[in-house]
Amino acid sequence: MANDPEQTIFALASAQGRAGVAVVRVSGPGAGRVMDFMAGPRPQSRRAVGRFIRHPESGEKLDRGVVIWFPEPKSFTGEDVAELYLHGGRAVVQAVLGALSLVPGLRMAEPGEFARRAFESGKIDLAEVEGLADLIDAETEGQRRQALAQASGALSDLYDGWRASLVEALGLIEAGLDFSDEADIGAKTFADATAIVAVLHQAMINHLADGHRGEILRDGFRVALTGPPNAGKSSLLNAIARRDAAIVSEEAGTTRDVIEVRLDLGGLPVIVSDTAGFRETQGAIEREGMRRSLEVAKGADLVLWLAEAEAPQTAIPVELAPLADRTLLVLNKIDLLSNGNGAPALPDDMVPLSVKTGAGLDDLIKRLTVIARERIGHQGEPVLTQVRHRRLVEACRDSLATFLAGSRDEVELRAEDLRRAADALGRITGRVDVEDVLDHIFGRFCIGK
Ligand SMILES: Nc1nc2c(ncn2[C@@H]2O[C@H](COP(=O)(O)OP(=O)(O)O)[C@@H](O)[C@H]2O)c(=O)[nH]1
Ligand SMILES: [Mg+2]
Repeated sequence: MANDPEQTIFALASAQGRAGVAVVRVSGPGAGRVMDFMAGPRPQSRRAVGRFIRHPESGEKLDRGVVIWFPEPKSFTGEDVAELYLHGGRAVVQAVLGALSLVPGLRMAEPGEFARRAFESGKIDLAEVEGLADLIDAETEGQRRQALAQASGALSDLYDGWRASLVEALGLIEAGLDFSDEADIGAKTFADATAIVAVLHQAMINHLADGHRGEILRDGFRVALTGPPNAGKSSLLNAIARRDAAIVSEEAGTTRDVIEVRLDLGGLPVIVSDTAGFRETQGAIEREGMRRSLEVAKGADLVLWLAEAEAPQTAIPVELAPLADRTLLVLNKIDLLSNGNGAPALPDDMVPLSVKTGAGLDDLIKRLTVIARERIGHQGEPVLTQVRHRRLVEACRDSLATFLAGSRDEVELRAEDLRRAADALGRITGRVDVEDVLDHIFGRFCIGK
């Protein structure tokens, strides 16, 4: 990604297309010129003022809007920033973007380039940038809360606090090195450092043992619908999604591809996947469908096994047995039971349901919500939200374990353990060199952020 701070970048920061208001953002040394040429005279800092937006060469009025001038360093990017609030018509936006490209030294921004400049100028750290990207992607309340906390520095504070303790411990060890001929002082400082490291090591173990709450909240709680063919899995998916997302048919073996529906259950993102039915089969295509079903079930946070009321004892396939602790048994088509005389008693460990009449559907959805909330809801302290952070916290924990298990006679090696641990934490927030991950992280943004 080109990132020359001498260049001034601009982009539409609001969504594409017709809207009430459109926001155009300009950042870099040329932003002041834009203010002067197109919306002058330059207004007071950080005050919204109404102005005609003019063509920089012809002076023609392009729109009448509101502008704000943010001189550096008090701006999102830390650079000079001009923001133009326009009428959100396509022609207005096109005219203004076209005019901006005529101002010398200006060019269109690349995806994430504003955020990258904010990072480069130390306005926000890397974990906050990732929180910001998640906030823009957030689809449910739970995701919004988590992302906002991260974007506001909750995770960064935790990791920076740990890192500060590590640096303190490292300082003690290094001080001990200086006094290496005075054994008493060396032993005392080493013991002090060890005490700090032991506490941190435990804190990291606890932090990592979070059941992946934050990551599941960020990516969605996955539910797999499984069961024999014709049990009503596709019908259930449609009923849950209240739209026709999966093909429902009376012919067994119709669902061969995996179909997903994203839901918002009480603020939590839940992804329900329909699967092909599990049964003895000859057909190659269907066997492939079942192989995929099994993959989906294995990757799910919750497996729903749907049986039919007329055959409640349909055996759960052995392949699903290892998932028993996260399998919820549902008995569908209970409407068929009330018709016959002497209807058999329901197995009491199964959730009764009739997709056809809707009986039990609300209960089932409530259960799903409760289970999802138990796994990912109620977040007090900041939690890990992505694999990148998890790997680095693990690396840090491992270095601390090496320190704690290592010999005190090799003080230099122990100091190196702590340096490596601090380095891993520093990579989460971008305090130490992270050039290798930057393009990946900033490339996630849309243009204009
Ligand atoms: N009587 C009754 N029929 C149902 C119910 N749910 C689904 N069906 C029917 O069962 C058949 C198979 O449904 P489908 O959703 O395709 O099953 P799948 O193979 O498990 O995906 C269809 O004819 C549905 O209309 C129910 O609660 N009661
Ligand atoms: Mg189906």
